[in-house]
Amino acid sequence: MAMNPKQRVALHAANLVEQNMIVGLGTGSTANFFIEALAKRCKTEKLTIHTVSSSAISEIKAREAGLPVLSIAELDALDMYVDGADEVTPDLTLLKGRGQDLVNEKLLASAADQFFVLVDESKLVEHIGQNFPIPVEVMPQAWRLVLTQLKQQGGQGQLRLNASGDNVAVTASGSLVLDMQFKQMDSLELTMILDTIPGIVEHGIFSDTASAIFIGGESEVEEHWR
Ligand code: ABF
Repeated sequence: MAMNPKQRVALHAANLVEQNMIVGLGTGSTANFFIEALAKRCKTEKLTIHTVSSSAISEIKAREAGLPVLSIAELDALDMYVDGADEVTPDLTLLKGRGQDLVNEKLLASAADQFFVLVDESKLVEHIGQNFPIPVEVMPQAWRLVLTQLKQQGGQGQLRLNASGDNVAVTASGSLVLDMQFKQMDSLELTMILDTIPGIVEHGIFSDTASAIFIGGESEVEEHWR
């Protein structure tokens, strides 16, 4: 059966997993294909691994596929983290977090020995924030004060709503999310601002974390290593 680019890139990453590794599982449609491909490899090649998941939904998918799942709290380290992204720039800066598990995603991405990002060409951008707002996860009581500070820095944005639009979206860690847009600010400058405002739990710009980006195409996978 023909594979789409997301399936192709997911299989490519699954083939890099080795015996006894602890592998972090991302969240989203591309990560789902990775979970599927990894579970299949474990069965057919009798590969023994452990996984850890960035979200409840990926944990359910992994368990259903027969993969053993550890909790993040049990980990001292992990070998590999594999996840999708919303945007990737030429210097391998990422925008992530349109799902609502930003904190775990960044935790696993930065702790893993290797972090592989799986995308198709639609995710390649010149600068962060080109196609999507920047998710900023905030303590519930802090959102107005944080929003004011971000506006003072030239940002515009609002609280993210849940899927039905009748309430605010609440993350797995009980936080709220501000979806922010900033005009003409480079991601390094923005990261410095977002990393220092009290009340911000985490944000969607991932600088210096990706070991490699794998870009799935119609017939091949392109690798870009840091
Ligand atoms: C999550 O999956 C997010 O950080 C990112 O927003 C998204 C990418 O999803 P998909 O692979 O479905 O495009 O990890």
